Amino acid sequence: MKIGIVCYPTFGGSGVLATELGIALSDKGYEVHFITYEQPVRLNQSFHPNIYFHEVKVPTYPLFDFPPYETALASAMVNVIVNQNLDILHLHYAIPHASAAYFARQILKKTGRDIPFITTLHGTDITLVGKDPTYEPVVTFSINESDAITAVSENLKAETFHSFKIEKEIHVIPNFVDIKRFFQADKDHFKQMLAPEGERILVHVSNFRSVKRVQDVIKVFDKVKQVVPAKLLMIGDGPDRQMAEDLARTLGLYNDVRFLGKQEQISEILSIADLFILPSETESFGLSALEGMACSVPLISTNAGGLPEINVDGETGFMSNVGDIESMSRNAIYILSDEDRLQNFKKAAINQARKFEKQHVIPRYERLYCEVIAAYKAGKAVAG
Ligand code: GMT
Repeated sequence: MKIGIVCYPTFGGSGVLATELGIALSDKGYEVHFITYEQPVRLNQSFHPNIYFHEVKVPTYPLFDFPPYETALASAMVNVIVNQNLDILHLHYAIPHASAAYFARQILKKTGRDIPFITTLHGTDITLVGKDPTYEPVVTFSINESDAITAVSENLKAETFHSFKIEKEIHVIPNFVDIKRFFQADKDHFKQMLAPEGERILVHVSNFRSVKRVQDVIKVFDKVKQVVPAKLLMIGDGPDRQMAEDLARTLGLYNDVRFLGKQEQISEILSIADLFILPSETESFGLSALEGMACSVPLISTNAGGLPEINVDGETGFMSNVGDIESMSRNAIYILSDEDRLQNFKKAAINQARKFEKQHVIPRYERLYCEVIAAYKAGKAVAG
């Protein structure tokens, strides 16, 4: 089977998940074609003979204040589908991938060379951006035009039905983790460098958008550090990084907080962490936290969105209401202040991550591809 994958190539969770899926499918012998504007970050790490990358070029022109990416993407989809003889297109994050795919299909129908497409909803394409009236009509239409729709959590499925008039079944296929790559590796030399006095290491990984509430991470750390010797690693970059850096300096924490920026070897960093902090306003799943759990890192999170589907309160970590710094700090101190307790939380975290191992999840996408292709050939919709 030849599968086209369209995603954002950046450090964001939807692009990461799409890339991990492509890699896993190619390892199983499928031919995978990524169609996006840059090489996806996680593809850089090794060569995969079954993976092809098609760069979407968006030429500029003095008339364009906003170069038309969606048009360039739809054209690239047409070309790749025809030249590479793809069987199916899998779109990650609805905007603008689903509408570009709809456009590409209208073009292909004229030539009699049409293929089905699946849209996977990831999060803010539904919960924030997609339901904005600026985008909503196109998002609703293009999701409904998809041959199958998947969402990464039950909560995101419910949110989608709540906010949009969706006329089809939404299949929940949770995100997954490759535990052969994400595990607690022996990186004591790093730990020694970053926490020379044996301090606990807290970590936050995100793209520092306001939805992630990165300032809450700093506030929680400030309280934890007053009780438990600790260091904080802030991984990633984005619009709120400067505010977080300013807050860390104002609170006198600058020597204990390292802003490491975008990092590719996330599993090595997670290997030395004792606690992951994810205080998001909304979070459809929390893939970075699941990767943390696979590296034996317990999770302090909010109870927003799909987080209760991965974080088991009192077992793999704790959940608090959004913005409840007191509760998050108290729970973090509880976990970190006793070595045996910390080890129990670490064990529970990895046990939970195993439930989301890629081998349990990839076959669900494979089955859906087969059903969609068969139904499409027979001219039917896929049953829920
Ligand atoms: O929806 C987004 O904010 C973008 C997306 C991304 O590319 O970072 O993140 C979402 O998709 C991830 C992968 O499925 C989920 O793990 C994240 O929870 C989700 N982010 C939000 O819901 C804020």
